[in-house]
Amino acid sequence: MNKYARYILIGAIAILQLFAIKSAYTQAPDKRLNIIYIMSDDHAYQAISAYGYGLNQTPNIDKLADQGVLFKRAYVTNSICGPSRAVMLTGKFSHVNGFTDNHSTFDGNQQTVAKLLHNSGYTTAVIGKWHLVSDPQGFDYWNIHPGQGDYYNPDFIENGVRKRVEGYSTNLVTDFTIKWLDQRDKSKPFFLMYQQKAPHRNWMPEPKYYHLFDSIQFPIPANFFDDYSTRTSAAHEQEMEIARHMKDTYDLKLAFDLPKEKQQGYNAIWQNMYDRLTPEEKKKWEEAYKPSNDAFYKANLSGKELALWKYQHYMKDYLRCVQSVDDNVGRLMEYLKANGLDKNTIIIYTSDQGFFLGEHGWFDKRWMYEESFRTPLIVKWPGVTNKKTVTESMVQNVDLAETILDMAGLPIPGDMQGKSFVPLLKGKQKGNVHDALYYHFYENQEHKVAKHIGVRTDRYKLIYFYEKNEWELYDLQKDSSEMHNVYNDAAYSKVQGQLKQKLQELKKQYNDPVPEKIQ
Ligand code: SGN
Ligand code: CA
Repeated sequence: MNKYARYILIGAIAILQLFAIKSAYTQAPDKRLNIIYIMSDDHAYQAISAYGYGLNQTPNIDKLADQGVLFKRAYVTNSICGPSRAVMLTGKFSHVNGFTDNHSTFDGNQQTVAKLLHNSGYTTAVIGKWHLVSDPQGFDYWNIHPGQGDYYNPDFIENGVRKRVEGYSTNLVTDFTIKWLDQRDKSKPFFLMYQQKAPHRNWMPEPKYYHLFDSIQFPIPANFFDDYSTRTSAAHEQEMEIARHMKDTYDLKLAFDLPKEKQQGYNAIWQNMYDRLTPEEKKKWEEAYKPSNDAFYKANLSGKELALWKYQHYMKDYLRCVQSVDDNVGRLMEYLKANGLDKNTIIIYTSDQGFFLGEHGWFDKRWMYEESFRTPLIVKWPGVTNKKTVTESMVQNVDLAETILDMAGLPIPGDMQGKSFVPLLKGKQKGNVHDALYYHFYENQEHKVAKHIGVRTDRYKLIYFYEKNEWELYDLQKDSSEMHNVYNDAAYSKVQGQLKQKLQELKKQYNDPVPEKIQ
């Protein structure tokens, strides 16, 4: 072979090798783990048996905790639906992502964890409740309830097309999810947001659970008859008491089809919802609820007895809805197992905030008090969190975006405001992820909860109702159910000063402009 022929041959081999490397590179499967983010709506940690409250059994969610980290002190930054979802997606507080209350519209053009994962090669989907008003961005597939969604025969908007679907919301969300998982681009890892409407108000259970808990009397929280005597005016003004603010038809289902002249206010909302049921479904519903309604009318209860009857009724319907959520977590996990996805899929289970199950006499959320400020959080990460671990470390939903990016091996944008808690999941960090948490609630409308900011440390909580210039301070070590406001107690004056300073610091650190001044 002459010199030139040899050069040509060497050149050709080099080019072929380059091609071989390139094609091996482009065809190398993306082995990053899949991520399923499960968020139920208003799911109180008290209603997950792994949390140990003894109210109900959630075996499928508990199984996640058996192989994961269960957070006893996971919190939100703003305890209400849309805002909480926006915080999770952006890794930024409400005043930065712009979605401060449920009347906001999410600016979908901003950076989100879904977009960052998508841009890095993940295939992405969101299915179920969305509640951010603008269309989802950063998802290859979306199929969401409009607004709050309905339990029975609900509407869905699938990639922009709205239609009514027959069935029960909690099951349908799973049906759509499994269908998407089957049809997804399997050459990529996936990021799926599986978001249940349940167990949001008005707690309409699935027919198979109409009689679950029929013979059960749930324990009454010790502070069910709270008179708010040590609290500021805020606690006295709220409209979320089980005894006084639940609606007979809408919440307590004490009537079925209503005559036209009665279809006003909440009765009209109830009738609209009830009309989504088919005549056969209505018949089953009435057969199930009529005997206990008849007994209720016959008993003619009043005062405390009536309040307790409402509490039991509320708990039953709420927990029946939770049961379907748990069943469907089970269905989804079975699908993963059957398709070899259980070993390479991270599962996060959480809610958009906590919920009162009778504590302080309440339903709903909004407050910086523990039951609504805290949210369930369980993370199962195959190969990393292999055995059940329970942590008391304080984390917040503003940490989720960064944690998810970190788990996917992606860089964390400098403008996100949380902290990745991957070191904690890996067992490399003990103690709190945050020494102090910042909170800001804005929506002083339905349920009349005054706007407030606050700080929580390991032991204390300071709350400032800034439009009223009123303060509350709790020593959580001595008063875990927040019954004694010690703001004016001289013994706490030093603590009060330290917490006020911490509140100022956090407000500045997170650039929160409201309130302009702390008195
Ligand atoms: C609805 C409910 C409220 C609930 C909000 C916020 N009323 O407005 O009870 O606090 O949603 O919930 S209802 O009459 O429509 O049921 S959230 O989960 O969307 O934040
Ligand atoms: Ca919610």
